[in-house]
Amino acid sequence: MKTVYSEKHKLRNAKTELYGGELVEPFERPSRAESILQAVQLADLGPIEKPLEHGLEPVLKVHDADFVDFLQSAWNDWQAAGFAGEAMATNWPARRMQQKPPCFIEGRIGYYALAAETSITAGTWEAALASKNVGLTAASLVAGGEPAAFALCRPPGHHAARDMFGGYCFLNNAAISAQYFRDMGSDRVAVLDIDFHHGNGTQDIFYARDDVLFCSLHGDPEEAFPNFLGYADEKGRGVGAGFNVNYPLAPGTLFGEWRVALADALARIHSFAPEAVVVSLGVDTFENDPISFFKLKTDDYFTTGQLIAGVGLPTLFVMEGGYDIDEVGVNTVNVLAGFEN
Ligand code: Q9C
Ligand code: ZN
Repeated sequence: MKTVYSEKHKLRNAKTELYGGELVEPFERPSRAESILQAVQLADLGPIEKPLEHGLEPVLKVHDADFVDFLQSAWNDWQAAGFAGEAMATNWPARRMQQKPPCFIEGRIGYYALAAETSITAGTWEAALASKNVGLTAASLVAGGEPAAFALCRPPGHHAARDMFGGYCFLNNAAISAQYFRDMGSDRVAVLDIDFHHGNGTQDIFYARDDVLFCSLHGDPEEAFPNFLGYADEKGRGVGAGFNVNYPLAPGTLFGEWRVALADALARIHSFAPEAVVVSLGVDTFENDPISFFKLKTDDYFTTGQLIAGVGLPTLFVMEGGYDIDEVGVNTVNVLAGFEN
């Protein structure tokens, strides 16, 4: 299958992530994408293409305009305020407070942030724009008749909600691409999220809709980020009731248990009969991932790809997380190679 990749991901190169009470080098760093690109080349997966410009229209179908404006100007506003470090949120519209964006950037960033670990820096917005173009370009290949395509997106997207960034995500590449399939004529689209973390942003965007089925396998929010969404009792709202399916799984989950949840999700996707599947592909389920607690092994990713291929639907793979820099490439490409096998 074809891979879509942009060098512009390198523009997202934050120096700080708030982790364990310290400012550390971000886990979500440029070398991740380089490791994945190298593995794509080594495995001879197929041609690597540059993204085409798709503009903001497809973004504004799933994100609020004021949020997009915020992201676009956040770094300039932060610098204009005279702060020395990278832009990060320190306060939020918490319980019993007004849910209203203030004027000053220090408060605005708290309004639009769902977490504090993700700092905004020079180049972040440009990289986020390139990343959604990667997703949309790969989606257009699948909409045009290719059986599958790989969007090597960086920064990732599945934590980004209609009006919130965080969890290393700014624009929700998978949601933007799923909506794009709808607008290109697919009546139903499924999103299968196999990143270790719950895809809270994607769930938020499609929660009240019956045209996009969202299924997510992830670390139990009792134990794992994003902690406040991803429980099994979140099943959708209004006409969307029954079209959101969460599989929270315990610390130490092995492939044997994980694939039972995957099989259930794939069976639901099969009966939904979508015209396209978007896979939010994170490989932070890996046993050696530095921030996660599942125990998948390198070979398991190949099997995962084979199982996903079993539903026999046009499939767009959108890169999400995976933080073991040495193995992130091989694990990712194993899913794609397994799918084609
Ligand atoms: N103790 C993605 O994989 N911090 N985002 C977790 C761990 C946030 C992950 C802290 C993790 C975000 C796309
Ligand atoms: Zn993740």
